[in-house]
Amino acid sequence: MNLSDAPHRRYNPLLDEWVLVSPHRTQRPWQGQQEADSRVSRPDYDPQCYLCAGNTRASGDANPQYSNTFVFANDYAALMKTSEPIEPSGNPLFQVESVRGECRVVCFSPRHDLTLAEMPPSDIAEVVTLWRAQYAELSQTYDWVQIFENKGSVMGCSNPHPHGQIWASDSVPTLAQKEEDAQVSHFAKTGTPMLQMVADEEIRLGERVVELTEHWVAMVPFWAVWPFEILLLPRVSIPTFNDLTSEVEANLALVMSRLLIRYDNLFETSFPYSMGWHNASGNSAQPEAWTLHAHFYPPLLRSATVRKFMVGYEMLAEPQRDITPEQAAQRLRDVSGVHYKFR
Ligand code: H2U
Ligand code: ZN
Repeated sequence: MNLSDAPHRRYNPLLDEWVLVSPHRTQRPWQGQQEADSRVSRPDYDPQCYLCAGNTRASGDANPQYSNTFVFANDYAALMKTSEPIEPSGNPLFQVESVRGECRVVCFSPRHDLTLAEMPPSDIAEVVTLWRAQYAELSQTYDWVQIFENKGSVMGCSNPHPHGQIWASDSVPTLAQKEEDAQVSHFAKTGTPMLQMVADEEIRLGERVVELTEHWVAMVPFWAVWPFEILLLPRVSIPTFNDLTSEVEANLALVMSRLLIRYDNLFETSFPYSMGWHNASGNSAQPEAWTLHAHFYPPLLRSATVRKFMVGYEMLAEPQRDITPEQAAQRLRDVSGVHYKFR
């Protein structure tokens, strides 16, 4: 099978969607938008920053002098803890339902100038522990807990201070429901979690694997849409964050550190992305069909300033990518494992 030259389509079994792969297409000239280069240095404390320790946020609340991580309720939350009952419209074409939830902001470090990629694994471990504790707490009340990070202005991140967000809701969002349907139906047919099979096969093949540690595997999935997209899987399937053993949890900080260093080294820039965690929802029909996993969706394609746009064909037909997932994985494996800033 030679998939590196000719246009072809690949199937994403997790979302039941197809992606168009056009390997030859990066040769086309680019006279379009250039992103701002993020190779700017920042102070370790910014008196204007809403997230730095001790500072006052836009809401008027003051941040404590935190020394590792810090969580607060989002001052501009997209979801509310209480919801007004909403009367059904009575028209199946114009359905509406109420939603309840909470939004929180997670500061990864008091250091304004750092990113996860530049933090030692021991500090990333603090973030993992916090994600886990937040998940444990919020999953008692809400069916879906979406932990995520928007990194870089290209991804709409509002502040360079290292931080992520958590949105928890009583309803299961669209993409989560698609993953639920796909994994539950795969499990019914095979008796094995879909992503356990994917992890086993990718480790066996090796060509799309970017990082392999004792308990985790990071790969450019066969069906990746974003140029350097990553799927991060535990080597032994577990349904949710609540099922992590301390050993697997500790190893997660290491694999994340290694992956994020490769990302930054690819274009020698602070690599932008949106990342987030998916696991079995509180109302999953079969939680053991699920595998806890993280998606990393980075937009950069050619350089630190030229991104992939998901527009025309992608908005109207289906996602399209320009380099093959195998080429992307090779390029991520080829860069140094030592962060360019610390060489
Ligand atoms: P980004 O991940 O997109 O940068 O979002 C940061 C969040 O921080 C955003 O949702 C919140 C915004 O509402 N925020 C506060 O809650 N208080 C502030 O003082 C500034 C930003
Ligand atoms: Zn700051």
